[in-house]
Amino acid sequence: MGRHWHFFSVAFWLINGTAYYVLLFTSNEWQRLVPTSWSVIPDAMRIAMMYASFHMPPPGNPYNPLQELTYFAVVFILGPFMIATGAAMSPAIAARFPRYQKIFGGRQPARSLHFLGLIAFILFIIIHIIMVVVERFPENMGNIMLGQGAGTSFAVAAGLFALLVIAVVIVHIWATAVSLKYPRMMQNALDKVIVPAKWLLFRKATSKQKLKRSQVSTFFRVNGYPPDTQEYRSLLDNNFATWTLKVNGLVEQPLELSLSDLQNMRKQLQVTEHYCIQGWTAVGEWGGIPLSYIISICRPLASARYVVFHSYQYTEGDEFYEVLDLEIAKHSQTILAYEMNGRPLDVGHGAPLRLRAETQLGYKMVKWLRSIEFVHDYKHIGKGQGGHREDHMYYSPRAGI
Ligand SMILES: Nc1nc2c(c(=O)[nH]1)N[C@H]1C(S)=C(S)[C@@H](COP(=O)(O)O)O[C@H]1N2
Ligand SMILES: [Mo]
Repeated sequence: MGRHWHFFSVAFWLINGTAYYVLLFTSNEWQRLVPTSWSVIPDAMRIAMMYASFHMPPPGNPYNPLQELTYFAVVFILGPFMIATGAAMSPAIAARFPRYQKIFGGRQPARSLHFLGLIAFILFIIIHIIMVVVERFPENMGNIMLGQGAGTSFAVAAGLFALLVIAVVIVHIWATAVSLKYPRMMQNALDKVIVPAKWLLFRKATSKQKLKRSQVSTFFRVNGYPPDTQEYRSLLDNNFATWTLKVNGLVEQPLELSLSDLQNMRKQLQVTEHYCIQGWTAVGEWGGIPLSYIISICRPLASARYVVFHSYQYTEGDEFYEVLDLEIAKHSQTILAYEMNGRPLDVGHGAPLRLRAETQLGYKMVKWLRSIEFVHDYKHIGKGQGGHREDHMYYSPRAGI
């Protein structure tokens, strides 16, 4: 829910910022914010000293130098800095432009910098409001709400301001209450903005990772507990000799493939970075069969639109499954992996076979695979949201990176 609200509000923040920049530079207003002489720095320091000794500086024209420098920094440095560090956390951008993240020292440092930027914004807001109040409050309020020289109707300005603050508080309380009570409804509503926005920004940025074997991580975290069913245990005891992968649903040719059948097909190796939605990443080398090859031999019917990956594992009482769009399933780096870092997949990472869909976040890559089903719709599967994580944790059915 937090991710949804974040991406939703960021869309408006960006639109707002863009409109502000455009208006600033298509009028002469930028001259108020952009210092045109270096003397602004010593002047600003003088003003800072006055504040520090509890003296009020004379009114600026329209801003005093310290004020001008601060506004300049917020509008032209802090804003772009938040965009830059936010983008550095995006797996989509990292997959497409691997060197970009390195500017910030990696994804986690970018996350810390982004957070420090948030603190800077909060400090700015607090100090700004304090200064508005302690320095010529009625006049400032009039200037902020009604524009410079709009007269001195302080009551109107203060009333409008109070209304806005109350509106913000009400929206906040309402949004929190509705998100907690009806998370699914809220998720779908916010997706109406987020999904098109993501499509606009990222449709061209299809990831195709090609890392080097030397970049493979020494430690690769495990997510989720292996199946604890008798069924899986007996397969494991047999070293998966009796395990098969079923391929069925809307296909011309249903398949049932043993591990050795799969191992005898064309093997593909890929070294990629795994992105878990929870924030951790790790690089691994994966070996397996391109799903596009399986698709070419089972031949989905024209009505098949999605591929469902079923597993042997149950979490929170329900089978772990995930759904991919047929398009994503056909991507050249979507493979069924039976090898990790040159060795057979271990139990933790999904033995005997797991999905690797490298254009997606980690939760899509079902481990301990049981079967692959081609369907027209997924509304009738699980709770109908497109996967176990979608059903239980409100993740999005599409998790492109
Ligand atoms: N069956 C099953 N597959 C799963 C999961 C799970 O809990 N059960 N966790 C997913 C998540 S959230 C991630 S990040 C990856 C982690 O893969 P790893 O354990 O090999 O690192 O597996 C995915 N596949
Ligand atoms: Mo994950």
